[in-house]
Amino acid sequence: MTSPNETFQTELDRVADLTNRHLANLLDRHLGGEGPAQVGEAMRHALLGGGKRIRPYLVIRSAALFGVSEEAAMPTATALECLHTYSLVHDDLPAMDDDEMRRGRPTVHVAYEEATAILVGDALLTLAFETLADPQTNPDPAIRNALVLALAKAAGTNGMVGGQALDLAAEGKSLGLDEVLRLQAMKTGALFRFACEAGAILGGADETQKTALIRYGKDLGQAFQLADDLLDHEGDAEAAGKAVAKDAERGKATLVALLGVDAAKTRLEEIVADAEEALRPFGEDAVLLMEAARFVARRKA
Ligand code: GRG
Repeated sequence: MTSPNETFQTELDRVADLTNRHLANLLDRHLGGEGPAQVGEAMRHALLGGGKRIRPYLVIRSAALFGVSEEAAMPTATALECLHTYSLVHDDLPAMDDDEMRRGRPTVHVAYEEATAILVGDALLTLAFETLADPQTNPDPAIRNALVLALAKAAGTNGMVGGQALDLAAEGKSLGLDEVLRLQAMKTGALFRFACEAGAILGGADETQKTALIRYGKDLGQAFQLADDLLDHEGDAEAAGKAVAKDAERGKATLVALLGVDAAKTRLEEIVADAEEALRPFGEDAVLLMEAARFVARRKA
């Protein structure tokens, strides 16, 4: 019999394939003009070279709660993946985490050069907002504006960039639990939260529904990060990705280090339970989102 986890993986793979096709089309359209060939090639290397596509999946499934089709939600999902990929390209740079491999391939600054990697990140970040502002993404300018505003907040100084800055500043220092939670909520959680909020925006959700999806998105971000820390701790660093292994090497505070393994596992289960609670008002329609929370918490890579 197929387990719920296998069903979810099949569904994630299907949406990842769809996302990959849309990302390839987006780049074809975008690079079709007179753009610089080297940056274009490096953008393809970064954007089309693997990745779980979990954030696009969350956009698609959150929007589906309100009857929004996958085709209609896909431009927003691809915009978010562009932004996420920019953050990975810049995070891998020598001035940041200095990583040589990403998604099983050489990082952009290794495959090309540092200046190109900086430009690829800049170009993907800009393309994310160009995509959200494009009338083809949604015919309603109020919805496009809300998406642009929400992503800018999630990605900027009070979100992902701010979290990365706190992380860099924390190197060699010992942070407390609240500080680590805040840092992770900004660095990793903000884009998960946006993914679910975007579904609510696209679907014209009321405030209660939007609040519920934001709560779920925040929980998912925390579960994702905690699962990363646990994977790292349990010696599966290679599968978890080199960046995470480096966190431990550099003595950065993780929740596992602060709480201990058992308390971290208990906390992970509590977060998943809260995520499920947040989705309760959506009933059976939210079954796949509930599976996403369990999948994120139990993933092995
Ligand atoms: C450079 C502004 C700036 C921000 C960087 C994303 C990030 C912030 C740092 C990456 C370091 C890291 C490993 C964080 C842990 C969580 C995380 C974002 C992992 C990568 O996301 P996945 O696993 O990656 O969804 P794929 O490749 O599947 O898309």
